[in-house]
Amino acid sequence: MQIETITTHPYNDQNPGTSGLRKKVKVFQQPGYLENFVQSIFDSLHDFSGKTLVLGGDGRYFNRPAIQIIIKMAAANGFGKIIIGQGGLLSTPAASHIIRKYNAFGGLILSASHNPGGPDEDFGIKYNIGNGGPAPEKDTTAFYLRSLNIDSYKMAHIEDIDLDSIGTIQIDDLSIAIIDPVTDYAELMQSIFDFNLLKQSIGSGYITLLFDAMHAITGPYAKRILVDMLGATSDSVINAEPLEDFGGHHPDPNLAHAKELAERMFGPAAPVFGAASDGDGDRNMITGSNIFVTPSDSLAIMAANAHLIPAYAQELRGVARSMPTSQAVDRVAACYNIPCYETPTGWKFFGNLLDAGKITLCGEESFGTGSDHVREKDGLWAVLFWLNLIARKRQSVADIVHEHWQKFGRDIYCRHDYEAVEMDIANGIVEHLRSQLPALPGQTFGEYTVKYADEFSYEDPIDGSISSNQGIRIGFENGSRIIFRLSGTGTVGATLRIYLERFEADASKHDQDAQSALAELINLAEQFCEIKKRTGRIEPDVVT
Ligand code: G16
Repeated sequence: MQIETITTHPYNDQNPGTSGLRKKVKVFQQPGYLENFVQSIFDSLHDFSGKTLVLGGDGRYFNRPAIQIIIKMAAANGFGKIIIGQGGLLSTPAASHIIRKYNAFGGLILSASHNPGGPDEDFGIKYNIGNGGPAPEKDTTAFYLRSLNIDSYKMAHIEDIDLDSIGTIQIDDLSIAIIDPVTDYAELMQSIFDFNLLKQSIGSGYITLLFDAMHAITGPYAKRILVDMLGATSDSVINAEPLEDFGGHHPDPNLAHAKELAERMFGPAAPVFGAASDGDGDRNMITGSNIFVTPSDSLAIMAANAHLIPAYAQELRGVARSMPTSQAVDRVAACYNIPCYETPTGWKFFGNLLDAGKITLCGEESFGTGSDHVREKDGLWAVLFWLNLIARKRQSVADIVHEHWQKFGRDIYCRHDYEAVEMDIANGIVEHLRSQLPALPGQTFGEYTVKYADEFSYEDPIDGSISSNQGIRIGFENGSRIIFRLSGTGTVGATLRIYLERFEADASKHDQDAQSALAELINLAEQFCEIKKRTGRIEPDVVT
């Protein structure tokens, strides 16, 4: 195999965010841009000669050419085997599972998740380590530092690989395996959930369902598992064909973007259960007939009912949530007397806790839930968890949620996003917030007295690493919170996220609309951060 060393010049913007490097496709298409980042990753890793790399993506525009480039670079850098999903497709949780199952050294996942796709939209790449999880911060920092002074990358002279034919190709010492992207993952799901019960419940018509794959990666997975294996009707999976531009939509599973699903779930004759996943299949949105379940509530409900799921029946070791996620799961953990960890935003922070066996379930407000079965959040896993719960409890989604609130109280919650804010304005807002923190504790605003006001910093209980500046928290005496963070996944300007949360113990008030129930906190948030005043905007771009 002939290997060429190609001279390059560094780019200064390859600092990975919350989940890998995400940029516009046009940025990735600059000469050497993708190559620099991949070489920076390989240069920062050690002892992978002859080992296995897993490679696949969510099928968005630029997925295939990027895979061909990465194959040549992985070959030139000495990997012994590359496992690739057929068509270059692998959902993020499936990639995580395949890395673990086949003892791979690591994997490269090509996705910008819920961001739109197409020639003028977004692309992304992230490296996952041998435990199947996103590279921790010490690694992503090393990739970035390397990218700042890289001067060459290596490419092997091999023909483009046929990504569509399953089988193994041998080129000198390198073997390239094109595998079915779904089979291993489907088997894993079968080992976690009660597929017989699910088949009965779906087959008998007790559970009717609608799953929106949003023209993204989960289409083939949902068809195989929900339709072929569990017997759901074929029209139960909509937008099932992965498209390079996701049909021109945002593959973002929320009520605004999963429009068709939302209309049917809140319309007449709604199915019992409805769900959607995102571009790369790791997020989930859960709905029932006429009810939307917030991701924070979903995590808490899963934790409270985990004993009903075969894989978790024996033991729930502990739970974890990202800091901005509501405290609903904390109440379950306290009731069950199990540990509850609070981590910064980003799935990578759960990895050490999962590896150390400290937690079984974890989740985030950003439509992510998962368990120790892989090291990524997992959209279809969450769907199957809920289906299994409905089948076991013989209750509707609404009844399950209300019963949970009655027992634990309701953490009324919402998030307001202001997108594509000018960087200077966003930084000004953060500075303004910071400057107020020391004086806030003890001050009273209406029914809210500030208990603490700080910037979240996390010390990893396993490796002792410290991650600072992970969001501004203003907590009140009554347990309510307002949190401000700049997103680490956007590609245009800055996105300010405002997370609002208030606890309601009184069951007669559980059916309130979140925006009205949180109105006073929403006003307070504006008073603190002045986003409307400073940008002239009148409302958030997205409310979830
Ligand atoms: C990624 C991360 C999540 C995070 C989310 C939002 O999800 O994996 O841990 O919660 O981004 O991050 P931010 O608030 O910084 O935009 P995904 O699904 O986009 O990979």
